[in-house]
This record gives sequence, structure tokens and C-alpha cells, in this order.
Amino acid sequence: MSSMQGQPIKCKAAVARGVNDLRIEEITVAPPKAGEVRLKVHSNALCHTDIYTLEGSDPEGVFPSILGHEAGAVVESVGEGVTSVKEGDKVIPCYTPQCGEPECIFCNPPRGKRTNLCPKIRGTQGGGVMPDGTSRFTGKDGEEIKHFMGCSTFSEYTVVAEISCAKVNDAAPLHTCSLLGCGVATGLGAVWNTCDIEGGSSVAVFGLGAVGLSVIQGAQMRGAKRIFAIDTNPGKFDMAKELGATDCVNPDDYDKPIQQVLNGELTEWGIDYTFDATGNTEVMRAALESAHRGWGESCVIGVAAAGQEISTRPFQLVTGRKWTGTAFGGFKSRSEVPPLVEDYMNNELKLDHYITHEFKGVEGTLEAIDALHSGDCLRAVVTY
Ligand code: NAD
Ligand code: AHE
Ligand code: ZN
Ligand code: ZN
Repeated sequence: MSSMQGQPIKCKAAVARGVNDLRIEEITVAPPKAGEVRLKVHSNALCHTDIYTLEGSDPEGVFPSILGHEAGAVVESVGEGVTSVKEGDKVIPCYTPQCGEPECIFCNPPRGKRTNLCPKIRGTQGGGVMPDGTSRFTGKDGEEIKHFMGCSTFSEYTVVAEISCAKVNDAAPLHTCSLLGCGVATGLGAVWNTCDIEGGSSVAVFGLGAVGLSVIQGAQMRGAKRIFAIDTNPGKFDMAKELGATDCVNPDDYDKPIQQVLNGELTEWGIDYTFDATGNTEVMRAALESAHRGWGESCVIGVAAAGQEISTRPFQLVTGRKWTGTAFGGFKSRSEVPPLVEDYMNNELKLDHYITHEFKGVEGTLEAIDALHSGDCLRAVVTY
């Protein structure tokens, strides 16, 4: 049994004190309550959404808080009634929980087969607290520090709901598998679950960060015949080609809107499936308008800054295009993340190429943020 079972743990965390104000501090992490699990975080891969929140762009962003939601961890202790994980288990904390309760229409068939959006703890999670409405984190003066996305993995220890814990293989390398806690799983799932593309389809991906590149990887694995990789940073094209892109396109090379290039010039009628992985609402529009006349489907993955809205001429939808979106690639976290880990361990899913930067210790989070801003970083993994 953990020597700290039932006791508060003092540890280091990167605390977001305010907009762009991230500080390394000692915090206290209370023991898990009923239905909760305390985790020793092993590695955290920085996701663009953490930065977006730190920059003050998320309407749900609250301060002070502990950000981070793409991680691998080990169970330190469990609260009353927890049965699905135990001390020592390796887990991927997931921001989309899966309660699995028989009455949850989002977790169960028939309709629940189509979604991963279990709402069981979404309200409290969005408010930065645990399901009972309180926080497990306190700062050095005893003040409350909020949670974030049900994960808060910019900390050596965190507390999450049991229903947010995907238990994975005991031999899983957590620093790589952390990527399956958000970005890479999202891109793969956008292709495999949300759009469920057919082999032989054409695909276009706008934005070649880890999310967009994993769309390419997923499309290639599904047998897409033509894959357009679009980015204003041509430095991203080599990796896109390695993963299966057939055409790399830089919108800055053209003097007309990129949708007119993709739909009408590079293709006659547009592209079967298009994905936004930039978070830019103008790009979302371009992605929709690049989709094929009659049946093209465009999937919003990117998270837009607060207050931004998307628009297009209704005619684009009248002529058969569909606009959709994805959260965590539609993967049901507890049942569908562990098989992704198995695929990685069996060499059926490649992940290592996304890790372009590695840092040590919670302090490394600050360096990881600088790296993510550099333009040549896909994922910066910090191992604590
Ligand atoms: P990233 O910043 O690493 O990559 C974004 C890429 O977009 C960069 O390569 C950049 O050069 C490119 N880009 C920027 N403006 C462009 C433009 N006008 N045209 C073409 N390319 C452009 O980000 P990421 O980690 O890959 O995440 C991508 C987006 O997905 C973010 O908005 C993130 O918040 C979001 N996200 C959503 C989910 C979800 O579940 N829906 C999950 C993870 C991440
Ligand atoms: N909280 C924001 C929206 C942020 C958002 O869209 N988050 C994505 C995950 S980004 C992961 O990197 C998401 O899946 N949201 C679904 C959910 O339930 O949070 C806002 O606008 O309020
Ligand atoms: Zn994320
Ligand atoms: Zn549910």
C-alpha cells in the first residue's frame, strides 16, 4: 500500500497564476475521495490547448489552476469504491470520461455508439473542480488551486475521477503513450471514428502539427488514395510526406483563396474529407469549401479563440457539404485508449516521430512551452 495513502502529498507543480503567468511552486495534493484516484504523473506531453488556455483564450480557463491533459501516470492510491484501477496501475488520464453506467445514453447503444461525450462530470470539470464541487489542490498559503479538463497533469501528483482513467498495459512506455491522451488520438479518431473514411477516399488536412499529422497517419492507414497536407510553414512538409501525404500545399504560394486552389484547380470537384487542425476560423471555412460537391465532409478539430465564429455561404451546404467536428477523435476513453496502446506496443501504430523535444522535471514545462512556440516542435514531452 502507498505509504501516503489517505495523507496529503506535497509536490512540485507548474501553477497557472494568471494569463501567461506559469510558476513552479510547491503544492499540496489531498487524498482521493470516493470515486477518485490519485496519480503520480510520469510524463506530460504539452498540447496546444494548454497554451491556448494559459494565454487566456479559453472561456472556461480559470486561475489559479493546474493545466495539462496529455499524460501518462501511475496510480498512487484510490478513493472509496474505486474498483477499475488499483495502486501501481499505469493509466492515461482522459479529459473525456466514460461512466459506462447503464442509464447513460452517451455511453451506451443505440445512440451512444456514435459519441464519446459522456456528460457525467462535464459540468464540474468545466468549472475546475472535482465531481463533489471541491478541489484537491492547495497552494503554499492554503489557497485553493483549480483543476483543468479533469486531468491537471502539470504536477507531479494529481487527482482525477475513476471514470477518467484509462488503464493501460503494465509494460506501456508512458512517455510515448502520453500522446494518446489527446493530440495523436484525436487526429487518428477524427479519421477513423468521426468521419469513418472509406479506403480510396481523398483527404485534406489543414495544419500539420501533431494533430494534423496524425490525421494524415490515420488516413494513410485507412487506405486514402490522395492526401493533401496544407500548412503555411513548409518546414512541416517532409514529415507529412513520410506519413503518407501525396500533395503538400502552402497557401502563401497562391494569390487566390486556398479553397479555390484545392477545389477547382488541384481537384475538379473538391476533396472527400477535409480536416481543420489549426483552430483558425478562416481555415475552417476554407476546409469546408474545399470539400467535394455533393458529399464532401469537413471536420473541425482545431479549438478557436474565445468569441470566434465560423461562417460560410449556406449554398456550400445546400450543395451537399457537411460540417462536423470531433472531441478526442470520438474515442471512448476507458475502452478505446488501451487498444491504441496495444497497437503501439505491437508496432502497428507509430508514435515516436511526434516527440521532437524532451525535458526533465516539472520545471521543464516552461522550456516545453518555449519549444512549442518555436515552429519546429510537434510534441514536447516532459518527464517528471
Ligand atoms: P500546432 O500548433 O502544433 O499545429 C498547428 C499547425 O497549423 C502549425 O503547423 C501551423 O503552422 C499551422 N497553421 C497555422 N495557421 C495556418 C493557416 N492559416 N493555414 C495552414 N496552416 C496553418 O497544434 P496541434 O497541437 O497540432 O493542435 C491543432 C489544433 O487542434 C489546436 O487548435 C488544438 O487546440 C486543437 N486540438 C483539438 C482537439 C479536439 O479534441 N478537438 C484535441 C487536441 C488539439
Ligand atoms: N473549453 C472551451 C472549448 C475547448 C475545446 O473545444 N476543447 C476540446 C478539447 S481540446 C483538447 O486539446 C474538446 O474536446 N471539448 C469538448 C469538451 O467537452 O470539453 C470552450 O469554448 O468553452
Ligand atoms: Zn489537447
Ligand atoms: Zn456516461
